[in-house]
Amino acid sequence: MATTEVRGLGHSVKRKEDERFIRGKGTYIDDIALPGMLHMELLRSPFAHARVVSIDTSRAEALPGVVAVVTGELMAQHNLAWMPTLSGDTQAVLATDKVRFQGQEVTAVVAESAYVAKDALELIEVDYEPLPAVTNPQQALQQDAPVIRDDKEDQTSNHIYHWEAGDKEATDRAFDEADKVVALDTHYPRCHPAPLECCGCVADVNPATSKATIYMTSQAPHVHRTLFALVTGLPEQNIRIVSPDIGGGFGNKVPIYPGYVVATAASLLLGRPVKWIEDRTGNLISTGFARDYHMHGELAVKDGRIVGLRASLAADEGAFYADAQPSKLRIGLFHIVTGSYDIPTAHVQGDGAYTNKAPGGVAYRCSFRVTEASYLIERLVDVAANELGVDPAEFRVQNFIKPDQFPYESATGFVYDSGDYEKALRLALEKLGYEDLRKEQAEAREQGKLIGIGLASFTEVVGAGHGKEYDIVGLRMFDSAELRVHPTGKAILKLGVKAQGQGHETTFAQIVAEELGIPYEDVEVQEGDTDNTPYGLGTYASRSTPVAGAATAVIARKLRDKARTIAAHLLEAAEDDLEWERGRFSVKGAPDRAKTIQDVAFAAYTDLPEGLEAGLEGVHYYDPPNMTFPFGSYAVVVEVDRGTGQWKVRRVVAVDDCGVRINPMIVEGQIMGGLTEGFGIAAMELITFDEEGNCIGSNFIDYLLPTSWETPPFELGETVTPSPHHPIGAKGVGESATVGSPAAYVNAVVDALAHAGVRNLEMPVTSDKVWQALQEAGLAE
Ligand code: MCN
Ligand code: CUN
Repeated sequence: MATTEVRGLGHSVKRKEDERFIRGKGTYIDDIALPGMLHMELLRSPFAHARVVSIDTSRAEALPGVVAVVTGELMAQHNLAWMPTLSGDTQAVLATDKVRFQGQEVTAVVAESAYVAKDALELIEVDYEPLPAVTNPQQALQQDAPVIRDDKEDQTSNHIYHWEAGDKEATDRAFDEADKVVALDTHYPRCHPAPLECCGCVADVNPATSKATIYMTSQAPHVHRTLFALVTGLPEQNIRIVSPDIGGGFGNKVPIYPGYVVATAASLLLGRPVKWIEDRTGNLISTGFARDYHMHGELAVKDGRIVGLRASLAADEGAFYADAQPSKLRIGLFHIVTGSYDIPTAHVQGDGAYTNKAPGGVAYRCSFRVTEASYLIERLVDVAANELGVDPAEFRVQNFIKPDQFPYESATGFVYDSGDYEKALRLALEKLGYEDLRKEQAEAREQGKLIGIGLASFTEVVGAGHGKEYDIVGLRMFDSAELRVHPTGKAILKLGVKAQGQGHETTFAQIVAEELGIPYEDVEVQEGDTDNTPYGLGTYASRSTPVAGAATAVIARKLRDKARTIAAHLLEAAEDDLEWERGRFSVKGAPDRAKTIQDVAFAAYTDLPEGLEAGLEGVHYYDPPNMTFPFGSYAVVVEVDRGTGQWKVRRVVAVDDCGVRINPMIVEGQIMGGLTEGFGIAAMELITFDEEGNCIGSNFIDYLLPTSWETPPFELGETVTPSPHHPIGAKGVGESATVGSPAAYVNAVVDALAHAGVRNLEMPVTSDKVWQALQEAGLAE
């Protein structure tokens, strides 16, 4: 039967895109070479905070092969020294007055080769007058702190915003009536997505046509085009952003960076294409950092039930507030901090501060700060269970939102679409052999060995919009799909999102296969070229499947409706008399009288019923009615060495529920990648700064990423609770494991030491911190 070859939902077909990737035939930014192309390199500030007294570029300009040196002053002449950020702040493109973080872009050299450009950077003489640096929000908000953003007229301190959610009075009352209150202070450290490919662009402004074609590492090409139009004043139809193959993004490629803007300006001024490829250090110190949240959380417990939650946070936003958040939600979606638990009252507040550190992005598999929220609640729940002397698994089950409570409205106003948290946790515990492990842990303790078991039952909120509430710089967060079925029954699907490794070319073809019965191989998926795809907000916040995936299903269904009209004409039957079986219309009661979708596609161009518009194609813009709420339960088992503080992961069990899975293999790949990143964040990844604001973590010797050697094996499980409002019942999954797993790893290490009173360890949980805790708890060997 034709239906088995269609490979719609639920088939683990191999990724189409991998054919070119594993043969080395991908086209990444650095593969693009245009005739007459020049190369650009950026000079970055060595100081975290300093006044720029003067810049002498004469020696650099004299170097043979140098075509131009671009300063902030030159950019200012074209009104391009500053640009807007995705959160409505301004950011320096090239420094004019001050430098505000180490690594900030100061001057650019454009030359015949990248080597000459790099050599010329050393010939530029910048006279800096160093200023005191501010490296955390506590310092930044002190009365006498130096004002970092003195470029902004109304800015008299380093405070950016204050934001609150929930009901303070009701929460205070719940705390007054509680029989136990627990608290946790913790810092989610600054870390970095560090994709394989750094950022870059090739800007090609054609002096004859004024058409600007910008090939760039962009997770959101349409948004970037609109912002380019607004910043440069070029007409939007003359700007074409092409985002080719992308070597990983993880959020790093959402913001607009100065390099893109300077390269485009240089191409405009010089009339030649200009390529800028960021090096690793540039990437690590200046682009899209993540987290850096100082959090305080409290739970009020009464009779074993959590009755209230308080959270406050101080966000280190860096020197420019660039953290892409929906404009109405200044701390992102952090207020989902009540997590998987039925907590009747909550109050959340947060403050953002400028510091002399690189600005943020919507970076590192995070869905607008859900990562920090998930970490805080999953750590807090463990602290509470410990203080109460109850099992952390049972404490979770007692407090979970129950299946019959969905749709569930949280105390901070989210309406969760669907969930069955206990089922996922029970499955994880069963796979783990939880009871036996607890016994083994107790016995091991007797023998002086430390084993820890850590759990995390996260709930995420992904898939922005709906557009009424969610936007980026005012652009409402919908997404789009355009589907064209050709006469021979083969199709092209064009999307407003843009993959960076998530396998869209395969999974979105599978959605069309499911809905129209066209084999997935016959559906080509195109993304990333603004001239050739419908407008969309891009790929981040695990929104592609919830939004563009829904748009794809809806447009395929619309075409199926038209196909039915054509089939009825071909079969000389009434539409209502036709039966649809994937890929085929047949007459009820006469299954042999049938037309395949391919027959119908041909007829759409050759043999139409009277008065029907020709063709089988259309576009749909989908504005989701709600976000999707994927969830899961992760369990980690560790062994801690009492002599060194080293900890080893023995097992990781991960049960995920992302609703209906389109391609189970791709979903598992997403989860394994996320579990690896979660492990890296929990165990080793850290970008830190010394008192002068020097960035420590500017290379892969200082900034550690887990390799296959350190990465533990993963055991995966699944439950399926469809999203009731998504056309195919799918929820997003791209970030789940990075969001959910850090707390499980940390809970495991803390659990190994908890019997001696240890309640917290800060990420990254390095052996020296564990060793210190062992010493203090009297557990060291
Ligand atoms: N999928 C599925 N069934 C579901 C849900 C998803 O088969 N129920 C499939 C999707 O169709 C898609 C993939 O899984 O092929 C991820 O889908 P989704 O959850 O919709 O997430 P996005 O496609 O929007 O990807 C964004 C997400 C984010 S925000 C980051 S950050 C991240 C991540 O994806 N960056 C990645 N995963 C990454 N994976 C790779 N290889 N590289 C990155 O840069
Ligand atoms: Cu927050 S990283 Mo992903 O949303 O591109």
